[in-house]
Amino acid sequence: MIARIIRIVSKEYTLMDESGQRYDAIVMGKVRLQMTPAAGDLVEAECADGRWVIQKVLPRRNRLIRPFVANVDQALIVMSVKDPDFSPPLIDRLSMLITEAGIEPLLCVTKCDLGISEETEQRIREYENGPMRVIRTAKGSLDPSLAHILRGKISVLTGQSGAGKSTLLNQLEPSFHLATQEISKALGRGRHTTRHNELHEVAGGLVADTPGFSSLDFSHITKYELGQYVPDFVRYIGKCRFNDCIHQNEPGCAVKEAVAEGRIPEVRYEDYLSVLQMIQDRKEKYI
Ligand SMILES: Nc1nc2c(ncn2[C@@H]2O[C@H](COP(=O)(O)OP(=O)(O)OP(=O)(O)O)[C@@H](O)[C@H]2O)c(=O)[nH]1
Ligand SMILES: [Mg+2]
Ligand SMILES: [Zn+2]
Repeated sequence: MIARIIRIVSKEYTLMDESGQRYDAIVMGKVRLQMTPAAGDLVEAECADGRWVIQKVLPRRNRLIRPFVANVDQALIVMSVKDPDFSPPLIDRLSMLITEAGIEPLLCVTKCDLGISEETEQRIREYENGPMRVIRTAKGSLDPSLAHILRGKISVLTGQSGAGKSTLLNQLEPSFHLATQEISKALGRGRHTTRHNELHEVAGGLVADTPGFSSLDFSHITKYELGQYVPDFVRYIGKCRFNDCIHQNEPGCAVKEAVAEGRIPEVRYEDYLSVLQMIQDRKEKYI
């Protein structure tokens, strides 16, 4: 049969077929040597001696490393208006990495019940006016469009520890009891409530809840390609005077023109420049 891996706990795999039926399975050693199976992978499995054995991992459409999930349709960047602080640089870095992985980023602004400062409100509006879809949620009032967005898709929730990722899933699926924790503890160093990766059945879709993270890795991205992974830049890519424009100091740069004319928010461009700088510093070190 063909089924999807929805859970991996050490060497035990849980598969789900198209009708939603679940099976416990193990994987052949030779399969694991070729490619480490991820949650979200479609696999071929056979029943031998009353046990399901994964024989083959089917080709992937894409794959995220953190969390390790394959065939992802969209990634929701979960960001609270405060506790922890709203962070455009983090949203921008995450959206670049998600776009680079061939996955659509969405922004989910949580804890709107805590009150939104004028500055944060302006930043949120800039995202709402940009190409990323934005959803606002608050304790006790869940935007119904969220369930619609998740239906029939594989989604990943990502964002700082304490942003409210597990809380969102619990609200969407009241039968769920994912562990959440007091924000004071969530913000303590190295403490995360969510520990393992698994695809949960939520609102008619499959969703991976992810633990908060401490670092983001841009080491596989070159300065020439970074711009094409910024959602706000995408419509201007290829319109600069120079083919190898990195939208920094070049004349005739369509991105810089759009920033000057207010079509791309200044902060978005500054976040791009700071990641670009990071990549350039790395290049100087290693070449
Ligand atoms: N006021 C308010 N509090 C919220 C909201 N959403 C979540 N919280 C609280 O924020 C705290 C952290 O929520 P979690 O859902 O555990 O956060 P998480 O993103 O899953 O955190 P990690 O699993 O550590 O990455 C909990 O105390 C929640 O009750 C909200 O919309 N409004
Ligand atoms: Mg969590
Ligand atoms: Zn340019």
